[in-house]
Amino acid sequence: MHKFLLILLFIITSNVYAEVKFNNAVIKNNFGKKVTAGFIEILSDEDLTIKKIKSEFSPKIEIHSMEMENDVMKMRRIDSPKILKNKPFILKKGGNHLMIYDIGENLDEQKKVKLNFVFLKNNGEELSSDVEFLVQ
Ligand SMILES: [Cu+2]
Repeated sequence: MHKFLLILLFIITSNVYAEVKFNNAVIKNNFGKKVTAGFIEILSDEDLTIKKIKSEFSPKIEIHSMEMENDVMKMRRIDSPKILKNKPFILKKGGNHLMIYDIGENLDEQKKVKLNFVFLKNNGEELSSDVEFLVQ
């Protein structure tokens, strides 16, 4: 009986809460420049789409892919990036990355900055997470 209740409770709660983990969140120091890049690893226990990334210091944050084309590195904006269940979504140096535009302040003076991620679940629900990034 107890075991049954626990399983039931687990099913109920796991349907309500998506668990999303954020690791190695770093934003490159902009040294007063308008544009910089950011990196992060996101792991979710359900499929998510990144709907929007917001912050107080930038009006425009995109996710870019980086690919070699005729020996030239090309960056492209990824529309509606997908995070697959239990598969790490990795933005890293030399690969896919966050592109942060029109930075309105000098990040040098801050050790940490906050970005807000808005995710869309498969059932249409939105999920909002604040993530602290190290400036370095
Ligand atoms: Cu880029």
